[in-house]
Amino acid sequence: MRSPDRGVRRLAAGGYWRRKMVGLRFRCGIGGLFKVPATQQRRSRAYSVSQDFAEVLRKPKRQLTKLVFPLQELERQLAPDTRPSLHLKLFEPSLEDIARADDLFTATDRHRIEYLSSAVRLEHAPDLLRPEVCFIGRSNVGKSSLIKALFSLAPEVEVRVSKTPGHTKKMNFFKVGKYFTMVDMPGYGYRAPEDFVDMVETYLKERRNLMRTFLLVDSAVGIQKTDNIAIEMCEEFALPYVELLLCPW
Ligand SMILES: Nc1nc2c(ncn2[C@@H]2O[C@H](COP(=O)(O)OP(=O)(O)OP(=O)(O)O)[C@@H](O)[C@H]2O)c(=O)[nH]1
Ligand SMILES: [Mg+2]
Repeated sequence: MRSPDRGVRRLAAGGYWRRKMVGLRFRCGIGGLFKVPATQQRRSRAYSVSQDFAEVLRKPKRQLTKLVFPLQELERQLAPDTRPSLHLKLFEPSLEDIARADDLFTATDRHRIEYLSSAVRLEHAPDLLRPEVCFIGRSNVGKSSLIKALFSLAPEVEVRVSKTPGHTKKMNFFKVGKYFTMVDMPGYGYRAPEDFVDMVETYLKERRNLMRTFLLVDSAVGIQKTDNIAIEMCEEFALPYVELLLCPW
């Protein structure tokens, strides 16, 4: 379910981001750490527990909980938000889910994790049928760093990160086996690429196999005007999206 016509008209009027940057209202808050749309997909791939995760599983229960579910302590500080339309809930994967994810991000000869290509326009994006997820957020919020961390079990995959905002200039496509593609996006806001709207907004609106958009927010500064524009756009394009609050280490 995607893209009401209103979105097209907004694009014609100069693009969602460009237009909204000028006079924007604060619209949306966050009452939990994640917004998770109702359905969570499960995979059927057989998995094994990596050595690192097996070591974590051997820790005493309290230590294990602190390591694996660091948000549990934080949950007490969160104001409950009961608005059903927001689908707010703390994301707490089971140990089995984590083991499965660990396995999914471990590259093998038969399960290749690799950089595919980069594109500055949707029409240059690889023509793929498998599901895709993308990462958006303000420049320098840590999109590329998060993807790099997810690929830590596939160290041969090069994901470029930088201290300088505006580093990622293109949409970078990474294949995770035959399962899905991850797309690292240029950031919005400070030092965003000039063609950001034509590139990213068009991708978000029209990419048919885009199944989930992860919108990264820096918890140290909270939701900024540009984040609100992005949130509003995800809502308007009816994108299934998840807001991720990044906590500084
Ligand atoms: N303090 C802290 N810094 C981090 C963390 N993760 C990444 N960084 C740093 O934050 C910066 C983020 O860089 P990127 O990951 O390239 O940011 P980006 O969102 O991809 O930026 P653009 O490509 O410019 O849109 C880098 O300097 C990282 O070293 C973290 O968890 N804590
Ligand atoms: Mg980047």
